[in-house]
Amino acid sequence: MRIRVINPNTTSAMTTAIGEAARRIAAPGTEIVATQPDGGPVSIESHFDEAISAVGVVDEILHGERDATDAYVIACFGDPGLLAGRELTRAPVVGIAEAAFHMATLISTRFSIVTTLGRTAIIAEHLLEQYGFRHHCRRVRAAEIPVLDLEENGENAFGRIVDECRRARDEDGIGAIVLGCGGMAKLTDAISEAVGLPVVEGVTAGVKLAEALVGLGLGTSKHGDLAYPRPKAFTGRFEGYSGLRPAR
Ligand code: 2AL
Repeated sequence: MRIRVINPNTTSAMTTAIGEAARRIAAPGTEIVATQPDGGPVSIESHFDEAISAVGVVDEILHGERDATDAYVIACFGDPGLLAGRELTRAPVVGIAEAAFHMATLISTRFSIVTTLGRTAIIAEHLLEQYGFRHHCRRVRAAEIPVLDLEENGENAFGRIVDECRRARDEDGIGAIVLGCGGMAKLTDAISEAVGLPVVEGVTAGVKLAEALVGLGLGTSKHGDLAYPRPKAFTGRFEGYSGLRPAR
């Protein structure tokens, strides 16, 4: 099967790292296509960044629809463009935040999230509410590292994440930790070892959930709100979406 793992930001080094983490966990016979939008923010750490990146995500799903894609993973912890993306395909589309929340509840009754910057905690909190996981999550914590530090200042970032994970372990009364950024995928095993708790990371969780859905023959429902969007005119810079129809 072919899984398109979309890094919604435009930092190629992060796309490569996400692709490698996805390939390491994927089953034999799963092909991982790691992509990023043509344009948009180099990192996603605000509501504005997220809004712009969502357009790039839907474009990547439209590309994937012409490339026999069996499933999609949106590899940013805000799950930008998730429901819009689902409207464009019959394939499963899995966000890394929702994937990590689901997996964490299967191995613990309570978890905490350790994300990058404090200002993005609200994005995770909104998703917990929206997806119905609020009472499973004890606390959303931030290591206060900018997303690109995961690429450019890796050792310092790793230390800060581990410190915050240890505080979560000791103070939050939890059984597991969810890592709150796609750029942390490559650090999962090392963090888990340093902290001594199960650490759930969304890129890897998302790939395994996508494989499971494809294996079960389950795809995005086209009955109701996730049906293909009604074809219509788009104006200005979005003119290219006019008359959009399913590719398959
Ligand atoms: C993210 C993420 O996963 N990728 C990115 O650019 N920003 N989210 C986050 N909370 O750091």
